[in-house]
Amino acid sequence: MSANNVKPFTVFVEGNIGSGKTTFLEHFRQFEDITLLTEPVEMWRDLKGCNLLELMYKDPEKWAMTFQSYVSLTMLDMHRRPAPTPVKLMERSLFSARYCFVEHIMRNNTLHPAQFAVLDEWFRFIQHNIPIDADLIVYLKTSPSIVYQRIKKRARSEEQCVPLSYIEELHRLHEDWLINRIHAECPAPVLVLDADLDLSQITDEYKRSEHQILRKAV
Ligand code: DCP
Repeated sequence: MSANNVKPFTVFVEGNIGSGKTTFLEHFRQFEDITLLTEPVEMWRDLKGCNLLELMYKDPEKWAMTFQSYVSLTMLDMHRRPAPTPVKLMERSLFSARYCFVEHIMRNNTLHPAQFAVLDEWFRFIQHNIPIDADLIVYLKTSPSIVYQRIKKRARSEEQCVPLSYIEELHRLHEDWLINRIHAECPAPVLVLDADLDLSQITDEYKRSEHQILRKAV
């Protein structure tokens, strides 16, 4: 809750791996009255000394279920975390976890149908029983070939084995969820930004979203 007990205007920042979600959140650090919640990747890399992200990429059939169930817990924690400001900006959400990542590993049979059913039941239970506020989704839209190059360049050790085909499939799932509105519920209006632009041009593109995000803060 914000200081005057009014719910914060809640924004999810979504987009493919390497689309610049963290950079987008950093752009908003200059403004007062915004709570920024970056994705808990570091928690996924170190849960009591275990690197779940690495385990998941090395042996998805064995670890994807465990990894996605921990992602759900950490995302739910972010959704439920109170914001003492009029605006709350979050990197990703329970929705992209379910509609993009879990959807992908269900479709390519990495998950056993029973494992998928358990993750899906958790998601439905949370949706029906725990309020998840969502007022706007900023979709950082990219081309798979561009984010693939960025992922290679940033060289996060766990992601070295990621093939272009995986990035293409995640792109399609984001598009089906946020643009084509196929199969999945979209919990808020979507603002689409061109996140293919390189760092020298992207600030102007990010600025296009300031009005919609900050108007609730003034
Ligand atoms: N991941 C996953 N399942 C999820 C969420 C993320 O397998 N439900 C993986 C994909 C990436 C890593 O976690 O290897 C982080 O992915 P994100 O796209 O969420 O974060 P990035 O750091 O890539 O974002 P950006 O580069 O846009 O800032």
